[in-house]
Amino acid sequence: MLGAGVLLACSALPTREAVSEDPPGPARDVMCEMILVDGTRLLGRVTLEEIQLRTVYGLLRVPGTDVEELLVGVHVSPEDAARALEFVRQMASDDFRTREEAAAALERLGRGAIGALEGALGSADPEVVARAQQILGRLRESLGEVRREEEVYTRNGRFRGEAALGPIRIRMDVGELTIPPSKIEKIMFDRSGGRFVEGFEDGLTRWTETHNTRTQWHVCADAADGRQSLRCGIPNEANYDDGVQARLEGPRVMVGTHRRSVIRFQYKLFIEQGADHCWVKLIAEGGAEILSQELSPAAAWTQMELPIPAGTREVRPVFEFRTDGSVQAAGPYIDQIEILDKAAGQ
Ligand SMILES: [Ca+2]
Ligand SMILES: [Ca+2]
Repeated sequence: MLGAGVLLACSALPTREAVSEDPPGPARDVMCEMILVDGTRLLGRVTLEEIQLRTVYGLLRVPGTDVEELLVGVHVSPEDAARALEFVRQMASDDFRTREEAAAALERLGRGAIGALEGALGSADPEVVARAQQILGRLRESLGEVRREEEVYTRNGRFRGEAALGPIRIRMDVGELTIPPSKIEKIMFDRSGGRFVEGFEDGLTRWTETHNTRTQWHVCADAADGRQSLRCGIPNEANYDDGVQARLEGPRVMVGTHRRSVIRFQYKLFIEQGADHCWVKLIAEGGAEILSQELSPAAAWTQMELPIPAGTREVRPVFEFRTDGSVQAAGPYIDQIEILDKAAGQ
């Protein structure tokens, strides 16, 4: 093994070359949602290479595996750039009709014409400058604020700069497409690996809780896993109120239409059976309730696993507790919620 010594000597260095020569493996092949500038949404898998981001502080090399969200700035294809420059040149034509047609063509080019139009503002021909100003004004109105640079979100923060992006291939259930960056608005990557876990060890930071009495969803020390779980009741008292309506809504979890996903959790339930009720629900994108299951009383920690309806793209887990006007108990306890892909063998 001639190269072994060299390899060892270099192993502490972040050698970008060695990383980029790796064949795309399953670890880098990530589920994502790609939103195009025309509003099209594509759900599939993308292998994102390192992003070299030219920031005001210098070149930043962001590993593709770290990217959680990529907002693509204005990218113009070489053909559109050449056409835009030609139309700008034609705006200085002696022929009025040519000037009119060139201006209309630039407006139709939209985002792709912005760079050439900004260049035209420096023209010596006052009519060219006036037309360019008009078109830019109309484009800003119709396109809103156009992002000039890339924005990259990772768990280490948000970075802004210009990236030299190539076409990005997305593999979907129905086939694959290679999309040029000029057509991409943003890509959101699912870095959970299709797995969501909540054991309430850090409290309710990712959840939204609403209640109408003293009874509320809160973290308690009686845990199925770790040190803490979630309970709905009066904090520090062993019962709940009458007329409770308490709801806890979790964060958005991407599940992917191609997956065989389930939600699974541990629970205990002390209630007046038939009069007080606790449900687990799943809310899909847009607010539709796609699953609602009532929990049965359980004196010891019990696992429940429910399939997530096929074709679902994203879900929010919800727990709801409602009580009538008599008989109280300790209420529901929930711990170790998981949303995972059974097809991935988890
Ligand atoms: Ca726990
Ligand atoms: Ca009751």
